[in-house]
Amino acid sequence: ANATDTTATDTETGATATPMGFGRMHRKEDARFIRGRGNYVDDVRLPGMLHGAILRSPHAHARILSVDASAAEAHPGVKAVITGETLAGMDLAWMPTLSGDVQAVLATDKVRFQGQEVAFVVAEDPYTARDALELIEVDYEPLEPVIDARRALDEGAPVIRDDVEGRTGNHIFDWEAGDREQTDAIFERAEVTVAQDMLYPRVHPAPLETCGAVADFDRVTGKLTVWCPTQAPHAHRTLYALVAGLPEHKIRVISPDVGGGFGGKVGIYPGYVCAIVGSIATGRPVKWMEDRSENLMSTAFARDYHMRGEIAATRDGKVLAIRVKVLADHGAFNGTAQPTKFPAGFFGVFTGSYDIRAAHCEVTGVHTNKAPGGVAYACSFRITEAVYLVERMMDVLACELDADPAELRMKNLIRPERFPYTSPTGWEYDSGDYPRALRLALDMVEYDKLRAEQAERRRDGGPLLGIGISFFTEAVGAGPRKHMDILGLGMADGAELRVHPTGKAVLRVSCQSQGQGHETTFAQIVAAELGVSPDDVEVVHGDTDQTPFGLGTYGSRSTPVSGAATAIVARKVRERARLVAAAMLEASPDDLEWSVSEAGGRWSVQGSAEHGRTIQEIAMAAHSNLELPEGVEGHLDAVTVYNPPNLTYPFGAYVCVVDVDPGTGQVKVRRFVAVDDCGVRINPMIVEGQIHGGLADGIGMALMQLMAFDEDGNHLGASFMDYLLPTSMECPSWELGETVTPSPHHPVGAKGVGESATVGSPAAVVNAVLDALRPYGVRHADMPLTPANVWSALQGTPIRT
Ligand code: MCN
Ligand code: CUM
Repeated sequence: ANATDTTATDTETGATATPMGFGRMHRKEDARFIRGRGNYVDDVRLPGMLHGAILRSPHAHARILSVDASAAEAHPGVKAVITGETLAGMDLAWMPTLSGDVQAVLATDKVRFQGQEVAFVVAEDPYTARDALELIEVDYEPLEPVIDARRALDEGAPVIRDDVEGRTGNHIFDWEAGDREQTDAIFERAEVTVAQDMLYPRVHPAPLETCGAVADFDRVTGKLTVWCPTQAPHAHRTLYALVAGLPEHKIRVISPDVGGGFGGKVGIYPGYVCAIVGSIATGRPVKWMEDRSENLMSTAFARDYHMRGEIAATRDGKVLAIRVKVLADHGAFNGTAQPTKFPAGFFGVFTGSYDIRAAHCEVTGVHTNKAPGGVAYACSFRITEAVYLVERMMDVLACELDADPAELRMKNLIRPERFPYTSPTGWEYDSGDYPRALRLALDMVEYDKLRAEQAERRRDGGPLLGIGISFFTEAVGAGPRKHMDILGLGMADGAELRVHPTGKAVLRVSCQSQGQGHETTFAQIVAAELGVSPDDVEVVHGDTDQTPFGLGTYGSRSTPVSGAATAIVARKVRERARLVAAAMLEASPDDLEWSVSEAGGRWSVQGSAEHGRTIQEIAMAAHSNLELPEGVEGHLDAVTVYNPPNLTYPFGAYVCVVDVDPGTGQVKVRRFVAVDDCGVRINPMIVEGQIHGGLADGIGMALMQLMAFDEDGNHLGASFMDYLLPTSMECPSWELGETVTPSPHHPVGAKGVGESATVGSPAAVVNAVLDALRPYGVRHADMPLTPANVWSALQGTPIRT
């Protein structure tokens, strides 16, 4: 393919000439990324800009006896040193978290995790700022830490959050879903029950770009501008206004190009607040950028769910009920990002893709001396944990019944005629054809052949072959405003569309891409509705001064919510265009029909397509001296706010094939087949890219990743030497399949997909490894299945039969 000609057919990627709407096309934003012309926070350089650095706690739990910053203040080039005490004087030492808890911006009383923010130095350059950190003297009195969540509620456990009045322990919340009595009753009578404890370990989204901010407070105009890689610029602005008392219209949050978010850039971090305070204090712009270790140690982690799953079933493999108990480690501050009514995120969909009579789950959240977070890393608000649990449990049941895991799933999948399907915990799945997706995946991987090869290997010896299946359903696109909000802000999204006189358009949306390609796909949505080229639609996002209010990009909500808003605002423009066209054609609007041909979109008199006007002609007329009918405003601009009626429920069937070396425990992923159904695909190439990324995440979590701590709370994975990211070396050549079951309530039938593969793939990999280990009597082992873990699992059990 000719790399300089993006409109030519590219046989390698399958991208074709720019479509007039949906279809494969190269990402518009790639031109600047590939040429090094992206503009990230660290690229922002303002005249007179100062630099900040954060002093962090070396202890996981310690009382602060004193902080002496005088030597740092006296250091040449230092402009200000901000401590917890400074902030306390401004009532800013604590800030609200997205879960309604508070978090220390800079510690005043105690430090509660290793890496916690203690002081902030502002200096002429970043090196001076870092040097000066070493001159700050903090006197700590170390306290016993709580590291293991299972010990957090023990009698006599140190109380981490003694800042909260009346707090006597580390308990945060209890939450339950489903019907306990009904579930217990089924368990009592069931022919077969299985139970399994499992940990979904603490992992980290680890985006290539770390967090950072440039804050610029203009003392003359009173305007504060903050550049930071946030996934939710409008929510940040409103929170700054509410917390700091700054007038909201005087705050501008700009999220420029973002080098990956994966959920880790939803919240507000202490560094952002410190940069703002630093700018207000010095009257100059302040930049703060964290390094890799700071990112890994202090920003939003993911998972850390200790789960016990139980299934009740008939002897012939019909699943009747499922019961779950979870202990959730939320770290030192409850900072998870999730809708207010869902303290355990959307874990409530733990019945997965199966038609189950009854279900019940209990989740208990606790504090430990670790960094806050919990909802990040493409989790769809904890659906990662829910899918992992139910998909591991299905394999445990298959093991118990000596049943084939594919057949067991097929027997229990929700049938297509059951949609819309209400789950036992009250979620309404919008649409699906699950058996078709699973059948396609099994056909693609040639399942029977693999099982035959496995039987042969087990007979003849050699590397162990494992085949793992995972079937997932997600709930994405939060959410209906009456059920879902973040800190009281409803989860609806605005969109504005302007069509200029020559027919070129500008779309303004509230969501914010971190690499998902919105500048392309959202232009494609407008293009499909108006019959124009996506190249003629500019997408503006990530700047609160330029875009309408909305809650941002996470939980794969951009396409389900902002994408729907985009289709609807384009339809509004199209309807306005109908009225203008009617005036141009001297016809009644009711007599006009809309059509899109290769030449573009046009309104024409019914039955005579040649007697029509193109959208570009109509746009010019709408701005001209054409006399418009009474009540029809000129121009072709429109605005809308979209409040989704329901979530969208994408799903998929994944099969992973692994070879395991019994001598070393080394796992090699031989093949990975992923059949995804995210409804109508706007840009199949971008969808496939999203899936590729998520599958790599799954291999990372299943085989390599873990945020480990020693018993003193020292972080053992604060660099990429210890915290491992999957590379092409660990990934097979992905084999993708698709089915299309449109969402019945989304204007273009699309469902979200950005997190699907991260959610669905870890269970497939783990199931595959454990399937390989089955002859050794190993029923379960926790992630990450590193060679050492696999090897010890092999040693702890009977010799191969
Ligand atoms: N898309 C499509 N057709 C569909 C569904 C989606 O063409 N039926 C396109 C969308 O238009 C968009 C992309 O696929 O360009 C992802 O869309 P969507 O599923 O709506 O997800 P979001 O855009 O809301 O992205 C958020 C999601 C989340 S929550 C995480 S976490 C994650 C993910 O996206 N973080 C990412 N994928 C990521 N990809 C990159 N490169 N970087 C991240 O930080
Ligand atoms: Cu849970 S990670 Mo994404 O929702 O930004």
